[in-house]
Order: sequence, then structure tokens, then C-alpha cells
Amino acid sequence: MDKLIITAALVGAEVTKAQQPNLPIAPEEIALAAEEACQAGASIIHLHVRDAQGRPTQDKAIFRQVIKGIKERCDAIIQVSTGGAAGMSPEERLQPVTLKPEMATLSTGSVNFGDEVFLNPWGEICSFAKTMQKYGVKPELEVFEAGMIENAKRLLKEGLLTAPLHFDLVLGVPGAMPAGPKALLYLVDCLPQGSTFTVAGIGRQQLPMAVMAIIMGGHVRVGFEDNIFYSRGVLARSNAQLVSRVANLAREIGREVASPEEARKVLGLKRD
Ligand code: KMH
Ligand code: ZN
Repeated sequence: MDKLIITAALVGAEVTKAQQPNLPIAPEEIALAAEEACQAGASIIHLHVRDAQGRPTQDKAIFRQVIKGIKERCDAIIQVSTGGAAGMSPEERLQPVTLKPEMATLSTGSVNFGDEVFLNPWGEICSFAKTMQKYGVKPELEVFEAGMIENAKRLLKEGLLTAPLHFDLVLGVPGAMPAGPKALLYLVDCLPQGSTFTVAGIGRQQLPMAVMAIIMGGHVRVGFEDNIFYSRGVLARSNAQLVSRVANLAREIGREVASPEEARKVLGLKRD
């Protein structure tokens, strides 16, 4: 098995400081949280940013500032979100890709997302993929439902993606694919041969899904975007605390944890 790549999803678009007081929101807070997560074993930072009022934004200037802060502190792979928040326009969502980060997310289908709809019509998926090709950004394909893997295969066939593909299998979003071993096995079975995958379990499913991913040879995403608790009713102290637990579990099970440089090799990323 490859060494384990841990992604830290530090901020997200939905969680608030009222729910998780340790949520990093200001650019300096996010950069510090990234450094701590990296020290704890994360090699990818999945990045959302917030405006001065704490609202989700895809503002390029804020992304630029946060990315600069992270790069000054650690060597993590930066993966910008193009999902943003439900309801944002495609133009708004695509802004951080033009900063040429190493990676960006690409959701390959529409899905109910709690009370909202996360809309990704085919034409927009294609234009996101083309923009990523243009800026030399490797997509992480966000999969919330099985059909999204079929759309990724179609993109591959139409030359809008290049193999090997890298997926993030997100399980447990209310209204989307539920979390559990059968769902995960099914999704992994659907992936094109040679793909790599990360698993992101939502809420209390974060830890059990992470353990399954470690055993199956997948990679793991944890962080406040997906889960704010350390254990039942106990808020996590930091994103790093969640990363550290996964790193320790992996080592206990006999799977080593990848450094950012090792993660770049696994994902075929070439730095400029
Ligand atoms: N906030 C969700 C609606 C991504 O980062 O690419 C979408 C999301 C996916 O978070
Ligand atoms: Zn996200």
C-alpha cells in the first residue's frame, strides 16, 4: 500500500464559530491551523476561506492571502475548493483555480446537501474541468453519489481529465450517499482502475470511515468541514487533534503516513 495521505479540511462553508469555537476563519487562523495539521501528519490542506464576517466566500484575494500564509508555514499540498457553498455561481466558485494551486476539487454531479441543493450541471462540470486543465491544476473528484463516478469516467473519455484519477468519496452528507462499509466498497468498486481515493465520512462517521479507508489502501480526510467533534458530545480542540488521531491509528495498524513530498509522488504532482 502507498503511504497514507491525510487531508485536513480545516474550515468548510457550513460550520460556524458558534458551533465550533476553534474553527479557523481569519486568514492567520487558517494558516496556523494548516501548519498544526501538517505537523500532525496532514499532507493536503483542503481549503475554503471566509470573509471578515465569517461567511463563506470564493474571493480570490482572500484565497491568495491564505495560501501565502500557509506556504510560509508549511509545505502542504494546497487543494482549493471549487464547491464553495451551495448557491454560489460557477464563476464565483472557480476564482481560486486561477491562482494555480497544486490541486482543486471538482464535484461531478448535483446532490441534495441537507436542506440545500449543490448544483453541478454537466456543462458546468465540463467548464470546471477545462479551467483546471488550462491552469495545470490536478482535480480531486468529489463524489457524493455513485452516479458522479460515471460522470468522471465520461470526462476521462472526452479528454477533460487525465488518468490516473484521484477521488474523494464523501459519505454521510444528509440527503446523499449514506456512510457505511457496503456503500464504500461499492463506490471503490466503481472507480476506474489505477485511481487513488480518499474517504471523507461526515459527522460521527468520520472516524469509522477513516479506519476503513486505512485498511483498504485508500486515503483519509478529516477536519472541521466534515466533523467538529472528537467523541460523542465532545468538541475537538483543533483540526490537528483529528489529524493526529488518524495518523496514530494508521501507524498502529502498520500503515505509514505520507509527508507532503511523498503525497506528491503518489498523486503524480509536479511542482513548478
Ligand atoms: N460546501 C459544499 C456545498 C468542495 O469543497 O468542493 C461543497 C463542498 C465541496 O464543500
Ligand atoms: Zn470543501
